[in-house]
Amino acid sequence: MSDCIFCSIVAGSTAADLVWSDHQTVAFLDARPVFKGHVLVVPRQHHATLADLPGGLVAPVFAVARRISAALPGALGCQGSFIGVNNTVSQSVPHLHVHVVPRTRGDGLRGFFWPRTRYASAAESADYAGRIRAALDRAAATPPGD
Ligand code: DGP
Repeated sequence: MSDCIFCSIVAGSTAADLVWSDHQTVAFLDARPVFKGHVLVVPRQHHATLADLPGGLVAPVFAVARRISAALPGALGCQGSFIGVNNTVSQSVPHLHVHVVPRTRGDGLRGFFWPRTRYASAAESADYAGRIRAALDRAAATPPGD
């Protein structure tokens, strides 16, 4: 897409610190990292969100995220990583990107972005689970991207 900054990085028109490139994916340093070494993995093809990603690209994209998360401790001395995808909400670039953020105990991200809540009762949690299962059943006939 012509006005997409990540398509421009994929095309080589915009500079980025690449850490991985293959025929389906590119990974580069996030310009505004949570911690230094924070990587974004993107499909070369423009797809806005995870729901839009064709089924055949899910494994390639997440395989690269897995590979990078495995490499970060040896590369940077961190202890682990956080993997995340913003879809539409809090997504500032509408080209799917998987965040791979280096993590170290005591790095200050205890709790990370999310305030936590509790279900009022077992019935309430069962209701939520039932609504999600029903939606998955409805979607089963036409899986997204397949
Ligand atoms: P999100 O908020 O999940 O959409 O994350 C988008 C990230 O993309 C954000 O952490 C900053 C990063 N970013 C935005 N523009 C550029 C850019 O031009 N180059 C690089 N390397 N990263 C960018």
